[in-house]
Amino acid sequence: MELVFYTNPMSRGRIVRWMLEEIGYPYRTELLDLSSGATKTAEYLAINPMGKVPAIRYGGTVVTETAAIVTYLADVFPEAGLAPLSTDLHRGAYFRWLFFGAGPLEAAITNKRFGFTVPPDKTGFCGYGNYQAVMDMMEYAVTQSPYLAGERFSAADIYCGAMLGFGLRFDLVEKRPCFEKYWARISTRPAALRAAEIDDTLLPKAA
Ligand SMILES: N[C@@H](CCC(=O)N[C@@H](CS)C(=O)NCC(=O)O)C(=O)O
Repeated sequence: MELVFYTNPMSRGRIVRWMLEEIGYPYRTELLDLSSGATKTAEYLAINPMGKVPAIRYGGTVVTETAAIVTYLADVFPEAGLAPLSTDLHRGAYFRWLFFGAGPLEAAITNKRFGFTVPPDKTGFCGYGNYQAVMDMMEYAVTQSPYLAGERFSAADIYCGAMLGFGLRFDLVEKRPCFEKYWARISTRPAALRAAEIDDTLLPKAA
């Protein structure tokens, strides 16, 4: 079945590329410029009405949202071993960190990037509390076991790890030794290096 990957090399699509390289199933890349309106054409809006990348189409199934895409791919390609089985007790931690990554971690990093801070008297109303609370929670996550869902690397590490790696690179995540060590451990995987190389090579072809 054909697997099409809609992306831009300067986008969250890099996370999905890493996932695809871990899986090893052949896929076709559709590169979309972010500045020329390529993500806002009627054709692409039929894939993602938000006009954003990444997205994938696997046969007749379209999935958008980076975290949903990696979770979906981990389940559709179980032989890659990137999701604990539903009978595996580690599945709880797996979902916990995937959802924490797509919710609190993503929001805290994005807000930090744009200079938004949660007023101290409003942290109880904010789903992620505040930036500091999210950093502390991620420190807890990466120091409990080698990987977020235990002893085995999973799609949760791809999603949260890529967020941490991006944040470390652009000073949006505190340079705590535990984050640096965790990122060094996962970003040197052959699939991560391959994915980064592919996207870096594509950079000049996409705006
Ligand atoms: N919540 C989405 C966010 C996707 C997103 O914001 N994509 C950006 C690039 S990282 C994009 O396509 N921007 C172009 C635009 O909005 O016009 C996800 O996690 O996949």
